[in-house]
Amino acid sequence: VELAPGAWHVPNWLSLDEQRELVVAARSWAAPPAGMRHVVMPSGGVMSVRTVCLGLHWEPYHYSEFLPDGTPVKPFPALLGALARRAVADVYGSVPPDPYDIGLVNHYDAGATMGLHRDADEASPAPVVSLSIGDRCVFRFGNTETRTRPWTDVDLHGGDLIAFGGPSRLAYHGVPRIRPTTGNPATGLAGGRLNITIRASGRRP
Ligand code: MD3
Ligand code: FE
Repeated sequence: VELAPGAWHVPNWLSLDEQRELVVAARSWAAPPAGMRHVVMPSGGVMSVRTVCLGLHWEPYHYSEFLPDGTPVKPFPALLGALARRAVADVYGSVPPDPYDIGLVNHYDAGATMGLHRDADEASPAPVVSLSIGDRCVFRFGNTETRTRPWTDVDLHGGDLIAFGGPSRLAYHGVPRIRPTTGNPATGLAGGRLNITIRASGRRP
């Protein structure tokens, strides 16, 4: 389903086995050092989601090889590169030249949300790939001009793929709410929603 030019929603793209594999991997990604944490915004506000970065660490508003406490970011897993390439090949019919090298893994508990924002800290125009596991959520897809309406609310389920390329790469988006206890326990995820976004930094290796 094309939500807007270059923005695609593919329900149930991940197999149950792949979701299980990602949940197991996410447990090791979440573990310290350089594990899952709440990011603090420059305003002093604390994000309600918990995040772990892989390959390059994001802290508002730039990427680095190190966390603020000096620990090195975990490596970018080959599994995520393979999934991102398969996703963009399925959705757009070809794979972009810039290698996928950033994984952002977000965990939402029942009350967590993510306000409308753009992801503009990457130099590459390669599509962003997003995979969802666990609880359903309302995903809000806005426009590229303003943080206000018009927007479209999409119900995302565990297993869904969304991809944002071309004119939608810099669109505003967010997650206004989670639908608690709607996930499939067979994935192994105990609760909440796991979202994995895969991006290309456009940095020279
Ligand atoms: C549209 N995460 O990590 S994924 C984020 O579900 C983020 O955790 C949300 O927004 C989540 O930055 C939404 C969907 C998504 C990710 C990146 C995008 C949509 C996007 C980049 C450009 C346009
Ligand atoms: Fe985002």
